[in-house]
Amino acid sequence: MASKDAQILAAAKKHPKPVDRVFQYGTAGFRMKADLLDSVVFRVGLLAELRSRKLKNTIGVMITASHNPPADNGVKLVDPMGEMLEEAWEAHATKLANARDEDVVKVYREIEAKENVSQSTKANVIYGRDTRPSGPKLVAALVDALEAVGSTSTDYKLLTTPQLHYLTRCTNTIGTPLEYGDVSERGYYEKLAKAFIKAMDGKKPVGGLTVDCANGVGAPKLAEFLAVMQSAVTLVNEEEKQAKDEPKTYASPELQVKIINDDIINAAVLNHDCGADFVKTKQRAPPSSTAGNNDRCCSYDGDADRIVYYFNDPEQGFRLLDGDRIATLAASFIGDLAREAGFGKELKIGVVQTAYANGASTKYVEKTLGLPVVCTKTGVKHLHHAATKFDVGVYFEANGHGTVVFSQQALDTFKKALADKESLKSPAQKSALTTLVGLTEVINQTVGDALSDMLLVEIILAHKRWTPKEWDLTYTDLPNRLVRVEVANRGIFVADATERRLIEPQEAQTQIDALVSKYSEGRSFARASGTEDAVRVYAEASTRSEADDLAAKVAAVVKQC
Ligand code: G16
Repeated sequence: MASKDAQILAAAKKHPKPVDRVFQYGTAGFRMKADLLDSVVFRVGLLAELRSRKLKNTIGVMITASHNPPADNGVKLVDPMGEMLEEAWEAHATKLANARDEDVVKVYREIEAKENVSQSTKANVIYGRDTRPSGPKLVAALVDALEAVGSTSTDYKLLTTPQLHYLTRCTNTIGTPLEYGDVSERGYYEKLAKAFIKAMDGKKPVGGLTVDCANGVGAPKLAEFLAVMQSAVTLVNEEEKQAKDEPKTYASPELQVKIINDDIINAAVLNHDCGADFVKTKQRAPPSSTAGNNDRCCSYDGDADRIVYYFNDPEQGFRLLDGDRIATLAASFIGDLAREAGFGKELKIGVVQTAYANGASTKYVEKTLGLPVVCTKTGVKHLHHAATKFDVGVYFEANGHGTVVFSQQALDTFKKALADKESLKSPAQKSALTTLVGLTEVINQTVGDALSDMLLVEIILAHKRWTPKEWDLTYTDLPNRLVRVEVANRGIFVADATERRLIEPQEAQTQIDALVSKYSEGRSFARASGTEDAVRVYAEASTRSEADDLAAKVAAVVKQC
């Protein structure tokens, strides 16, 4: 033990903590200017080893700052089933990150004792990073920590964040009844491609799709996926022949994808004037897009865990189909399939949103789709948790971060029904079940995944033979505006549990209330970001100019604080 302590101490000295810096495990791990992160990543490595020993499972570490500018970076931990780190351990992460260099061993041992971490287990950690130039140096800090504590590890190098979540789950479930897929990047592409082909079931997308990859890691990964898809039809058909008495022959889904913003060499262009966050916040297409009227477009963010769709309507101009729209589309389609497959009543489907969800989308889910809506705090970790309470939990943040989770019972029921030929009453029922099972495989159930969500949307639109215009017509969004306000100290803005109101500064909330009351269907709130040095202001109202005006006025209140 003494020599392990000495090794940790010696390694910690190579990664000194910047003095006077206080770190916080935020909405999505630690995130800040990359040059401040060295000691933080080192200590996250120590915590990953403890967590792995505690759970006797592999833990994932992702080095990314997702939608943030190129100079930032970040680090987050992934729990065994691909979920975000358990909240109780976020406090350990914060404590370890803030320990003085000479106290690192002490805090490490305190966490070990408090969590009753097994001494006899050996840790295993897997990790990946996005395309930021600061990534390799931060990986070196992580490796120093893992070596100091004697953890085994695998470097998956460049990955999208959801791929690391997938690989973590696969590593921990391989050879068990809960096996999630092959433990490789290739396995991820093949799983998605095969499920996509089956769920499309011969349907063709209406027109091509332009994908803006934010000049991030999603670009080469999407290209790799499309290459795998070329050969996946043969794979699917061979598997069918081997496994079935009456094998089905699947056709190529003919997904025509044009990738734009795929420059991962010039670091400065990452998330710059492109990507999901730009499109959602600015409510416009990336200036680099040359898509024509009604052309279906989507944007990923820098680590490909978020996606938003959009198109240009010749009459109305730019139309955004954001996370709320993806959630409503998915919930409605899965609900229809479940009914056609004969599980109408027994399957509990629910939608999880945050305060940023457009009021019209919540109303549509509750009133038109007749499904329950749960609202949580920002951060997919909160939404994911709430979604697991349903048989089918559809969760999306308006910014395009989300997925669908199916309970193990629901998955078993679908598969059993599909295998039981006696119970299949009609070809329509069989087709609905095939699509449903295909969807459960296409959807990355560990976390929001731009590539997997894109395939989900493409399947639904192809089945409905919808262009984005029909999708847009399902309900009318309340005009809304999201503004990012730079402030000297975002720490003074404390929101309540609903994130719809500020507890501090009280005066600011009083002023926001007074402003909101002047607008028809007005709603607005301010909340400190957990990933950027900024406060986010959201406003909606009955007209575009009112929403813009309300957002600007609330932003001014925030600024003045
Ligand atoms: C992360 C989180 C999301 C959250 C977003 C913005 O996304 O995973 O759940 O919505 O940050 O959070 P905040 O408003 O606190 O800055 P990403 O894509 O940046 O990893």
